[in-house]
Amino acid sequence: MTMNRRTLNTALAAAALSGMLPLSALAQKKLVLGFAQVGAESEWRTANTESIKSSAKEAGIDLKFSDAQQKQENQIKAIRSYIAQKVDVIAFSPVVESGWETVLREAKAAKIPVVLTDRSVNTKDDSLYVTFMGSDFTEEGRKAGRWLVEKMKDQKGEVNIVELQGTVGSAPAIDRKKGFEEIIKADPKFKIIRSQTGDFTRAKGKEVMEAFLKAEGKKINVLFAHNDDMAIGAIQAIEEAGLKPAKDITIISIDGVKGAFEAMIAGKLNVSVECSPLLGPQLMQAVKDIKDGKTLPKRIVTVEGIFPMEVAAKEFPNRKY
Ligand code: GZL
Repeated sequence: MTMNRRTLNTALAAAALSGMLPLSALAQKKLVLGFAQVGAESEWRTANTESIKSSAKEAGIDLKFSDAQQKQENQIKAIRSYIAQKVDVIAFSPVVESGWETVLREAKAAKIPVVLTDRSVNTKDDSLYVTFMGSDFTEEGRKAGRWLVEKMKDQKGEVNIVELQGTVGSAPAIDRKKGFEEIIKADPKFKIIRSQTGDFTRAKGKEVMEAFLKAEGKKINVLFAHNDDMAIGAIQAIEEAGLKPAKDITIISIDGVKGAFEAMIAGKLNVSVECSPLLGPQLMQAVKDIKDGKTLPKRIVTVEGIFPMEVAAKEFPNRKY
């Protein structure tokens, strides 16, 4: 039976105060958190990493951090190294939804609790993780769809949409697409005429948008990008094609990072659905609660809004990422 941190500290204090142990034993052993990050593919990810590192420091938690460069095998390697180091808690943002059960079973066998942050995993056995904290990506897709339906409510003809998907197999890409299509399917004028992954990066977003423009040209009425970075890359492609972003082509994206606000203030992006990367404080609290033997909810959902270009300038000073 593993003693939880609170019981252990009480026992240590009693032993120290009775003279059985030096008073220095009262100093609490620092909690060790092993975090396996996806990579550094977007402004969102950079802000997420910053939130985790600064929150660990503030919480006095010893953070072991790895960047997987968006490769699942690197994340699995990092998790295995944290198991070998016998960290107190493991946390990670799974780059894709599938392929995690084996390594999560190894963590469970080693009695190391796991917290999923940002993205979730496909598993029937939810005992393999303590909690999943992060956004509701399907709702983010619905918000994007509802904004478009409202914007185009008086549009009579077809509305041709091109879609820049996030990383293939990732929870945000799968769920944002699902939520967006759930809303627009109510009106047959909305047609997704091209859809391809831009892997959440600016470079790939620009490259794929160039291909869309070459293939469909002026037929394109709307771009739906699963994140701001791909939208920002696509804006460059749209301008290089001699078109006006946010005017000739309506642009909807997700995250709400600084680059998106700058694009909206410049009149080049119509709306960004918020997806907060600031999960650090919640994660550190979860780590402490787990070690104190507290029970956590299986799902902790981030509360988020939506920012059309009309409010961007006013809201920008309040942004924290
Ligand atoms: C969403 C997060 C996604 C962001 C992208 O929570 O997983 O990954 O939307 C990031 O910007 O690359």
